[in-house]
Amino acid sequence: MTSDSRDASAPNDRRTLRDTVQDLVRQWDGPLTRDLLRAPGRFGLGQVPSRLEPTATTTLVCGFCSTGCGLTAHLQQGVATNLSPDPRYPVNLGMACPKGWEALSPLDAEDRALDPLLRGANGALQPVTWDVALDRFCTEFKSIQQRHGPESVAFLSTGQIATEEMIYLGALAKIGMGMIHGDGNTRQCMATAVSAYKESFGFDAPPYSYADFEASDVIVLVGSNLCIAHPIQWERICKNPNAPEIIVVDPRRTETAEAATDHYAIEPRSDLSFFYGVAHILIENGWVDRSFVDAHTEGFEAFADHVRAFKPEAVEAATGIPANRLHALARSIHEGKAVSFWWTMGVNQGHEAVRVAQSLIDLALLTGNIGRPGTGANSITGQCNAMGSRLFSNTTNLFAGRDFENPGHRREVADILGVPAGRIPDQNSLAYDEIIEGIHAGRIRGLWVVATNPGHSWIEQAAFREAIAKLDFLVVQDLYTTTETAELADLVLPAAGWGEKEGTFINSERRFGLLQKVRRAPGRALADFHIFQLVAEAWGCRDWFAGWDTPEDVFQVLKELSRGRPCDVSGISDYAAIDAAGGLQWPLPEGEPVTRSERRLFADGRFYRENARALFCFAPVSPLPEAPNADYPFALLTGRGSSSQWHTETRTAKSAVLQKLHRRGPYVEIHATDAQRLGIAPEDRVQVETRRGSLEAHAVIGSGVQPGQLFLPMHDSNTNQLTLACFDPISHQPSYKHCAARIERL
Ligand SMILES: Nc1nc2c(c(=O)[nH]1)N[C@H]1C(S)=C(S)[C@@H](COP(=O)(O)OP(=O)(O)OC[C@H]3O[C@@H](n4cnc5c(=O)[nH]c(N)nc54)[C@H](O)[C@@H]3O)O[C@H]1N2
Ligand SMILES: Nc1nc2c(c(=O)[nH]1)N[C@H]1C(S)=C(S)[C@@H](COP(=O)(O)OP(=O)(O)OC[C@H]3O[C@@H](n4cnc5c(=O)[nH]c(N)nc54)[C@H](O)[C@@H]3O)O[C@H]1N2
Ligand code: SF4
Ligand SMILES: [Mo]
Repeated sequence: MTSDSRDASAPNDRRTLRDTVQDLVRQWDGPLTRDLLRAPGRFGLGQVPSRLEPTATTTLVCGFCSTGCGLTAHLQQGVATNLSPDPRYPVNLGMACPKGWEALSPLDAEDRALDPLLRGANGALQPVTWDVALDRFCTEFKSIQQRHGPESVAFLSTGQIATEEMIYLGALAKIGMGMIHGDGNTRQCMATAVSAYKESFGFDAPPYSYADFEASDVIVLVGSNLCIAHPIQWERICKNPNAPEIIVVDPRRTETAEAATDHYAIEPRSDLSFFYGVAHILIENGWVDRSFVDAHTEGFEAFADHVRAFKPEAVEAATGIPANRLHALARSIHEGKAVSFWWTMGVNQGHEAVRVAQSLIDLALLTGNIGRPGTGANSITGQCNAMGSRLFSNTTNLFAGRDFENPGHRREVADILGVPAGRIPDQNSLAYDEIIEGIHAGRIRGLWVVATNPGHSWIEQAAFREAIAKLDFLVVQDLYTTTETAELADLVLPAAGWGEKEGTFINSERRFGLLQKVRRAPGRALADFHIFQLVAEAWGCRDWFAGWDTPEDVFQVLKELSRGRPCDVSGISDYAAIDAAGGLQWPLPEGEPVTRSERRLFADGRFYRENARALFCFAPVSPLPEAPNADYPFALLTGRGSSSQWHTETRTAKSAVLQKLHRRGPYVEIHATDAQRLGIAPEDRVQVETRRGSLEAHAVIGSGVQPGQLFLPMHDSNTNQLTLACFDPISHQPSYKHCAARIERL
């Protein structure tokens, strides 16, 4: 144990145990080639490792949310039979939410993809060997590229595979296969925070550590339902000894708002006016940390000019929050000794999302609430490896936050990877929405979808499906054959899941945590890492990635890619070091001691911009893309429904336990006064309709929504039939959280 937050006297037996586990799985998991793949008896749960003691434990990080809890896997003969939270892991300190406890169940589901599936002449998906699948994959994509150019094949990846897998895919697709366009579901989720941080701080760098939850005396949660979306981060707030003020800004009275000390139920999408109004009061009252602003920021005077127009009375009209309450919030922020601002999808998924995120950054800067314990302008990430995807997927930026358009950056990466710089695209990828548009327009004709289910989760499904139908070839790489997207595929590649492979995830507080293989993938399913190796070999470009035999080999490449960058982790020697420390946060440059287990950025007030100053960023407030009117009088909000449901539910629906922990069947939340006016009683069947489509659901009355609002959980596959394909103009993140709707009793 090297980290200070863990028990130094605990027996240090985990390394040996881990070795044994990994030895066992390596026996059948060395560098995979197509020849080896053809050898009989390599796959299947039939072969159970037998050299391990009958019972043992090992720790791996959870594969659902970005909190990144450490879970203890209880092993029998080397195979995990149960999970429990690891009391020594510094993130969760012995706690886990239901998804963590139940993370093994989805691996046993009946609809696991056991073999590659190819759409046959009869239109049905049929099992084929890996050989056939790989040949077909290459033939189809190469032929599309020959006919329409290398950019006519694109990929959509994810924040839910290991960082090393992201690096492999990003290099394989863009260096090996000549693709230019590849984005991920991180666009649906984190693109706004990325854009906001890059412009304000000069690098995509969430500055906080979870310890800040415990050190604040004022915690401002904006568009974040932490209680259900990040339950263990919420638990960290509950451990705060300062009896902090917890302020929630969310149109709905969520579980989190219920538990807060104060709730500002602003009009949907009025955040920008609201926070400019708060800034106005702070500046008007001289509640500005002048010495911080002068020493470490740029653009304050222009910002102060800009917010002068946001007088409390005007803000009241825009947000529905009385002027005196706005004053109270400004006073709390002023009087707080350590104020932290946290945001999630209520901010990121909007039509002016980047500016809203930056309005929170601006507040932290002008009050000097950054770089000290308990402070920060803190974007909470969503998926288990959203942060890995932001930095290392080689999609929207070149490895480690570099720029495809910068020749120096391309050369650095080429040198590290040992490939000619000319093989690295010199242009940026299209964003997700532009890839879909490109498919519509016939410019993109082949698509490889890895670990995401856009046939459910992408905005405005009718338009999305129209595009997908135009593809010449769709490959979907997933655990399951029954996802909405796998059902549309021409070729399904069966993937091993969390717990069935190795690698690292990077959590919300920039902490690398370790994945371990504690189960065998069923059938012929393979780790994404191995699928990428095989594709590289079949494509004929595996030589570019010589030495990338195991995830840990690629972790060593990751270290070099990060060296000298803000996310430098060249000081992490190997997986064993991550394991021993209970995860390690970036940055950790070579030579820095690995003993500090909780660290935040900007303690020295130096940001990543050229002049080392953070920039105040702001813009005029823009109108709602689809304001409610007489025909569609409601604002339709969407988001997470419960702590036991994960996104499109391909995994969580497979656990009988998790299914018992939430309301079953589609439902819509409506306020009691609206329900009464429309003659809707609790549990009545209703139809919710927007200009794009309609769905049927049961009415849930008197919940958190305000009059004039409806809420649909995103877990119902019909929800995105209704949403409006509208995007933040800077980040291209979909604005899932608002459109106009109507509702009637059936
Ligand atoms: N159980 C569970 N946990 C999850 C996930 C899951 O699917 N299930 N998904 C993970 C992922 S990938 C993510 S990104 C996170 C998401 O975590 P959150 O962002 O916390 O979850 P959401 O419910 O999508 O949205 C948060 C809140 O935004 C509010 N909101 C809507 N419109 C506005 C607005 O105009 N202004 C403001 N201020 N708020 C608004 C909604 O009412 C909602 O309560 O959760 C992660 N954790
Ligand atoms: N209306 C509305 N829509 C939303 C949102 C919202 O708030 N409202 N939120 C958006 C957000 S923030 C997000 S992050 C997206 C999430 O959207 P998706 O990414 O589409 O949702 P998931 O259900 O997590 O899909 C992950 C897929 O990967 C598969 N998978 C899991 N692990 C692995 C693996 O190791 N390898 C492979 N190959 N496959 C794997 C799963 O079976 C599943 O099919 O949804 C977005 N959509
Ligand atoms: S809070 Fe997130 S990381 Fe922790 S157990 Fe739950 S889903 Fe897993
Ligand atoms: Mo997300």
